[in-house]
Amino acid sequence: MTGSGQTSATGSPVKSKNPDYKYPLSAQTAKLTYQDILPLNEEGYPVTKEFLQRVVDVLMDWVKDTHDRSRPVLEFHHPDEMWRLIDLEIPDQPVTLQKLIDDCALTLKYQVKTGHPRFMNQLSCGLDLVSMAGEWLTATANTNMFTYEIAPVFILMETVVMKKMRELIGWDGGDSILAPGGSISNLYAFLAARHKMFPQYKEKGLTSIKGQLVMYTSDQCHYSIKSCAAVCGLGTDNCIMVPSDERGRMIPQELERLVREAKLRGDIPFFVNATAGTTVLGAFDPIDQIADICEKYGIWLHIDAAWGGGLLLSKKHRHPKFTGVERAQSVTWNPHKLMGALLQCSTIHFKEDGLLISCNQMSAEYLFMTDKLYDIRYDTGDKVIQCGRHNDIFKLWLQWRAKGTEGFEKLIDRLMELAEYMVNQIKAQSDKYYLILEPELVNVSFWYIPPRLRGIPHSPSKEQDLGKICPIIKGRMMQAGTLMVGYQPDDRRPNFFRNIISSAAVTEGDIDFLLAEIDRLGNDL
Ligand code: ABU
Repeated sequence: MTGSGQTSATGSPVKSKNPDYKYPLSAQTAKLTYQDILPLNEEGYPVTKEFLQRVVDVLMDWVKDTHDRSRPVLEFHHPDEMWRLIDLEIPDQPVTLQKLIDDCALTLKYQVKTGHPRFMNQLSCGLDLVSMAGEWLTATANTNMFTYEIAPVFILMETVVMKKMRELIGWDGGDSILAPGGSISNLYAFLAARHKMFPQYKEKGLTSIKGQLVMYTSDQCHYSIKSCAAVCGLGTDNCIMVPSDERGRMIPQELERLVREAKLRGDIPFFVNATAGTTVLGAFDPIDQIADICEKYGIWLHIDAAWGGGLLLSKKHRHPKFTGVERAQSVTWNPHKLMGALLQCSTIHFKEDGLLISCNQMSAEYLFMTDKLYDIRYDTGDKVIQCGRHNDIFKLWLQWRAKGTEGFEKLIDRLMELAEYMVNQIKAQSDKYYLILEPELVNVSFWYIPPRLRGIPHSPSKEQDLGKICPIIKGRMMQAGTLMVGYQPDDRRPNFFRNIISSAAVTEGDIDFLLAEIDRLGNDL
């Protein structure tokens, strides 16, 4: 069914020139429309089945291509070209079922294959097929997670999985919820912390806080922490960026100095975010030392482990990075990152039970009636500030059943092993590659050194030259479609590559390919 997967002499996948994904429906079904399938046509099950099975054919070919290293990671087109390649207009009249199938195929043809073994561009890479099966079921069940009434099994699954995750954090009890992304999870932590310190804020608002709240996070944190300060009325100036060391870890002595300074000003330090796995360098703030400071000054400790949380599953890698995590009041942990659950799957956990509901409950009478026939504590929707909540639990529950906790531990250990392999390969090719630091996680940061810059001692001016090369190589890799690796500058250095190994599909061979391919793409620069 798929188009030809040819490979050029250089090993680069050849781009197809025609929309070569054809998924013909039978002649009589092809010309039908949505009015001929369920529910508008009550006799329409056979046509409905044929239509949906063809959609599954499209999806299965995508799954196959995603795992085929001779197929490209992407077929890149600039937006003005993409506008011409796909008809995206909304018609006045229904299009045929065949046209809908073709639309599905064409959409995937131009979509980046984020599950391809050579896609190492984001923190979320890979395509866990059991989790994907879960997402298919979730889409088919199409329910909302606000009440037990309409999602009984999914709500119980959420209870079980969240309890398991809290146990892995090291808590007995507590409360958790799935949220739409790590940023919103961090926001929930902020809201609960403020509610704990100023319970009257919910009813009385700003006037209930007699002073300026300040929060702390490292200068390497995820930007969502600063965003909390903007959204929640502190202002970003009151989100204090604590300096980090050369490895990107918060310096606890600096945190304490800044807390003391704020107290002397009469401000109210109330929230510290420690990052467990920073986005760019994968650094871990020293949780235990930060917890000492938080306890000393009565400050809420939140751990943003959206990225690094998966290491909690590994006996080998959990310590010392997560030592002291159980001392935190809240933890963000995104299974859609290191654990490979399908997007999106984000969790926020609290040591204290009852805070979430107390902080966020609005008791909407049309959803959260108190005289229902079942135990209304399972109507978890009233714990959150959103109303509708997507079902993000089933894909994680199914994936965890498939792997068992041991399977997850193996996955995490394997990803760390591959990162170590990449570090060793970079060191072994030190003429061509410069390792920026020894990673704590699966973020491998490096520069490519083209022949003209080899043998020249490393210096700030050489870094500037190396930084200029990164976007050119990235552009070439996207045009070639062979690989995707991210680059960015940080506050200490110009552009550098950040490779992420968070996909179970990656092998040592893919790391070798990556290094050889960057050399092929960049050696004339
Ligand atoms: N939430 C941060 C994700 C950024 C990245 O994938 O690189």
